[in-house]
Amino acid sequence: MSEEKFVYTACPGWGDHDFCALKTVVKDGVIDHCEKIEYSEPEKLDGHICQKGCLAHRIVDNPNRVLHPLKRIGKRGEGEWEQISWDQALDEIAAKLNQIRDESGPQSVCMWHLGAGMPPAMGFEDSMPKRFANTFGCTDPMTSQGLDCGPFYSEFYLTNDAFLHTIIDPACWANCDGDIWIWGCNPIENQMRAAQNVVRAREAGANIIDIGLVFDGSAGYADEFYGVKPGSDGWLAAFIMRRMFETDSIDKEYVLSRSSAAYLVDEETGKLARDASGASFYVYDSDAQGLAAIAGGRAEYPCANPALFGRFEIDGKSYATSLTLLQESCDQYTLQKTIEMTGLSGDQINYLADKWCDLSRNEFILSGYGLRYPNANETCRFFHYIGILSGRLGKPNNGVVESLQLMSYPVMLNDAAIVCPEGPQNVKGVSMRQSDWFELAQSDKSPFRALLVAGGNPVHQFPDRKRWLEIVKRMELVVDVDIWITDTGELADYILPDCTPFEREDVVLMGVYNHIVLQEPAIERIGDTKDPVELWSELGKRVGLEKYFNLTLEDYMNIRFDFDWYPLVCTIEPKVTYERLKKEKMIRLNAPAEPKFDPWMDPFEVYATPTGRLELYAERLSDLDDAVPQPRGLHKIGKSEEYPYQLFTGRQRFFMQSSYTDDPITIHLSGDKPATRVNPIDAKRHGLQAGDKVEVYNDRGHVVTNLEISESIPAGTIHVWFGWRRRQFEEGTYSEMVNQASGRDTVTELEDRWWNDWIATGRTGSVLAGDAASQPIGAADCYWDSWCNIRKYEVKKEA
Ligand SMILES: Nc1nc2c(c(=O)[nH]1)N[C@H]1C(S)=C(S)[C@@H](COP(=O)(O)OP(=O)(O)OC[C@H]3O[C@@H](n4cnc5c(=O)[nH]c(N)nc54)[C@H](O)[C@@H]3O)O[C@H]1N2
Ligand SMILES: Nc1nc2c(c(=O)[nH]1)N[C@H]1C(S)=C(S)[C@@H](COP(=O)(O)OP(=O)(O)OC[C@H]3O[C@@H](n4cnc5c(=O)[nH]c(N)nc54)[C@H](O)[C@@H]3O)O[C@H]1N2
Ligand code: SF4
Ligand SMILES: [Mo]
Repeated sequence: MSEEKFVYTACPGWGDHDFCALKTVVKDGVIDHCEKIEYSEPEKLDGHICQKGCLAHRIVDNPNRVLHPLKRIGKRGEGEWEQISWDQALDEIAAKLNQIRDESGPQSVCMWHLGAGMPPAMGFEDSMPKRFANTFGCTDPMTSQGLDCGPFYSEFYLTNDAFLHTIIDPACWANCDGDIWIWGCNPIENQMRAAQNVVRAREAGANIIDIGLVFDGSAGYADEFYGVKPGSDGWLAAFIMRRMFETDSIDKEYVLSRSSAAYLVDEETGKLARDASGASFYVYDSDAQGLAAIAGGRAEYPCANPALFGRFEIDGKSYATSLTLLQESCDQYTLQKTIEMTGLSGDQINYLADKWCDLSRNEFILSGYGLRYPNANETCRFFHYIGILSGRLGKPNNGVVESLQLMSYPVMLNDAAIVCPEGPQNVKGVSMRQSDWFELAQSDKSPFRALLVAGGNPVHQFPDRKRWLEIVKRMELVVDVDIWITDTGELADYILPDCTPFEREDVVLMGVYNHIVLQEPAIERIGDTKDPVELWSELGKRVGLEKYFNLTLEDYMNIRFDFDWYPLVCTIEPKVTYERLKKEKMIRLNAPAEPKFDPWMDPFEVYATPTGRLELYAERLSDLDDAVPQPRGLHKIGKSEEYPYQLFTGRQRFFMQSSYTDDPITIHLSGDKPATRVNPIDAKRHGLQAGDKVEVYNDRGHVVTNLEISESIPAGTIHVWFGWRRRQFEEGTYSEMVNQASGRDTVTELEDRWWNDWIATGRTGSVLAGDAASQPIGAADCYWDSWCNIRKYEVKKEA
């Protein structure tokens, strides 16, 4: 009789922000299939699975998997490897690490650990390498990286916090019956949970508006599509804000209560006006016609009618309300200017603005990472501002979500104790802002001698590629931990094979619908792979850190549940323990069934700002002329007559970043080969035909593919499909051409200010010390602001 069982597994497509747990069904010791998970009530039916999840278990016996440690023979990048034992690999790596530490200090060893794509990123894949970095003393370049920055920037200047207000339960828009604005993202192809609820909303009567660049899957699903010029969204939102003031479409009660709209600004200093003690602020009492002091921390207003609008001369000083300054800043956002910047028609712009201004409608903006231009930080502020002015942040069936980090109530365990065994004050790892690290690592004076890639595929994903080639050239040791040979692995000296989530134990947190789910191995491990607990423990012991690396997986599991500071977990009865989870497999958080988690839902929240309110006037930016948002122009780095096209490396529905690019099924579904797409106008301009072999190039590099001609791509943009590995292109790769992520090129005085302001709040700015939000602080996303040209590819003849 055949035997069937199931276990839960974090989906290897996890990095798409859906964070699903799969139900993995095993028959006679072999994975049969993956299906959706069934939670306990009231989320019983909320589990889901997408096409990638269905294919996920194929990863296990994919022939490209690395099943034994590999050591490079021959030159770096030549692709010659020998299979070695774990003992040899770890002994040799440890000997080199010890030598480097003794000669030039532990900080000469760098560790790259982007957990984003590693399932489940909040588990041992994350905590174990960080524990190693913290006890060895590695340099950590993961702080202030150019990834996901905009929403955090906006949140920081509004709330003085980061990360707490970016996650949301997508069910929040399922009953929105007005408009869903898909603005700068593509949930229909990229974010299944968001998509599921967009579909529900549409069935409930919502009209779907897509504001985008290329005509993607979400545009196809939408009722209306508005194609804007790249990076111009801030201008459109700014115009909507202007129209809100013009038509008095402002929820005054909400704005007064939640925001600092009524707080006076001292026009001479550009700071919020304060009393002599410095602890209280001033508002203008409209009845008494004079200043009235209000304490910080969202105190009660001292008068019945604080003025929301106005400019006042008192004792020779000029004051204006924050809201008045915001309103005045809108003068510049004329219809004409908005037409010019966005490329939309006046009618289209008026139509969109009027929709948002109708406060009787339910409206939800879903924004995401299609706005990754260097001005994204400011663009995101505009989205929040129109959300606040309309009273829609946190109002049921309304909202603005900028990062599509899709979760129910946040779940946290005690992983900090694993990451910082001596406490956050005593970490030996040294954080560096990523842009500074790149600059140093690329220079002839680089102090860095070894690079451990514990998570992610940076050579592929953290452009540009040439920068990595230079960095790797300077390293005496490069180690990549992965399940197969990636673009990063190709340049490494050693590849240490991890096992897949189907082969190891962990806890699935994050988006598992208010549950804590135990991940158990579905099958025996294939080949000679190790899980992160074993791998980092064995390396740790060999570099003299046995004190920190003598625990078992079970010990670590017990540490994860042994804490008392997170109410949603720590108030569960009976107490959650590893023992209990092993018996029950999933445990529901102590979270309410309703309302669904919306980061803005508490109308009485006291924000971490001095006023305690959402600060519409960011006084810390006043000397940079940015206290109220400004739609910054595009940097257009490298745009010239030589490189007039915008390069767009948009995502593939069947790949998850560079993952799934090793599966013949997903490769086939993605068109068998990578392609370049241009608009017919541009094809004609260059005399190009569909099927031609073309070269897309700029001064950094090039890529060669076949050409597709498509109306879905606007003229002026060249789309090279994202995800494919370098070896899948005929020549080159798009990641040679993409702008530096978090490089000095894109960090401006605004990002530097952001960084300094963040540190000034008392945060450590160190990801390793548990300051996870520091990861994106002080950087700018810039993936799309790259410029290129196209030509027919001529095969170079041998001379
Ligand atoms: N299938 C699949 N799903 C994924 C991923 C994957 O690789 N594959 N990656 C995951 C990850 S890590 C992330 S961060 C998310 C990102 O997912 P999204 O947030 O959806 O971002 P993108 O797919 O990068 O871009 C979405 C759209 O932005 C539009 N766009 C580009 N420029 C502009 C502009 O200037 N203005 C406007 N309004 N729109 C513009 C383009 O039309 C593009 O289709 O997807 C996740 N989901
Ligand atoms: N040009 C361009 N560049 C981009 C983007 C873009 O849109 N265009 N998007 C950016 C975005 S939004 C993001 S989030 C980053 C993502 O950047 P990365 O996280 O570096 O990208 P992935 O390709 O997902 O890398 C995940 C790696 O983990 C490996 N992996 C998967 N499962 C396991 C496992 O169980 N164990 C171990 N050890 N490894 C595993 C995969 O093989 C893969 O190599 O890229 C950014 N880079
Ligand atoms: S939505 Fe993402 S996490 Fe969920 S099954 Fe699909 S690929 Fe996996
Ligand atoms: Mo991402």
